[in-house]
Amino acid sequence: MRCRKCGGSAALELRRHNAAFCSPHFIEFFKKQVAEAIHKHRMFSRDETIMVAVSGGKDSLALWDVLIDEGYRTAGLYLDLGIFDYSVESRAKCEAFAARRGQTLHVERVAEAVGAPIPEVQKVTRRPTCSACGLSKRYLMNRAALEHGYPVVATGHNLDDEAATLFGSVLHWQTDALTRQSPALPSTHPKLVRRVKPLYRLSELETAAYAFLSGIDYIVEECPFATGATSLSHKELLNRLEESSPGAKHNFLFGFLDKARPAFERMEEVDLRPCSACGQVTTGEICAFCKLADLVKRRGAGRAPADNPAPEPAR
Ligand code: Q46
Ligand code: ZN
Ligand code: ZN
Repeated sequence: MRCRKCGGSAALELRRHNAAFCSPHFIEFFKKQVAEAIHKHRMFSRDETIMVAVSGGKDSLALWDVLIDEGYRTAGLYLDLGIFDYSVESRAKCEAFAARRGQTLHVERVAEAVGAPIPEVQKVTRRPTCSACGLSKRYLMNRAALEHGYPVVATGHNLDDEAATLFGSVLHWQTDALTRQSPALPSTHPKLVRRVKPLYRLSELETAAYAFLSGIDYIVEECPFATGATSLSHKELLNRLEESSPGAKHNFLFGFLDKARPAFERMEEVDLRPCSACGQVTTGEICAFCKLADLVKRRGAGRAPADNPAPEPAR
């Protein structure tokens, strides 16, 4: 296999692009894809400071790495979910990365904000761990960005993540989720910061290769709650499809974004107002995060679940 750019020996073959690259030209290709995502969706400008939500995994650290290399002003945000050794180790990876690259890393402890670490929250509410976790993460990312004055939060979601989410939403025809499926969600309220996914054009394999070739020290283990998550089985299904038909994942996601999403966008009309407890935005009186935190406080771990908060429309 030869590099498409220089003819040297290739380090990686990208079947969906029908191309192969040597290591420096793969890094160049990767950065170009990120630049194109930022440009196409007007994710942020060079005058803005971007808050990069990092988990210690390959995707978010690869994203932070590219943005720093490309000269963007950034700060990291690590959400400590309190998930046993996984959280301890992933936090250490983020702190080491930030120190090595001379960047600020903000750390928020979920246990402090919700009243208990994620595994305890699950016991109290009996709602799926990832659902309480996802809700808390979205809420805290937005709150941290507002508090520190960052206009935009970037997350490390890649093509595989986005295609799997889309697949799940289509499977159940969750039209509200389809409306929100986008590489860039604008701020629709002064208390909502923009949310962007600059890696949506790159596959999981590509971000892993970038992290490896760039010498990024990331946590290889997955969150223990990821095992058995439906998103994983959707990923496996899509991987099988990709195996027999390279580019299928790409076509599925990009076809939706280009052709179908505008139709769902027109359906969206939500009335946002400040939560009467915390002041962040919600569609009701009290936001889903405050309901969750209240439930944790009232019930404490190990007691019977009470009325679970209605899911807040995720964004
Ligand atoms: S961290 Fe949280 Fe994920 Fe772990 S509990 Fe689920 S949502 S799997 S990305
Ligand atoms: Zn080359
Ligand atoms: Zn609230």
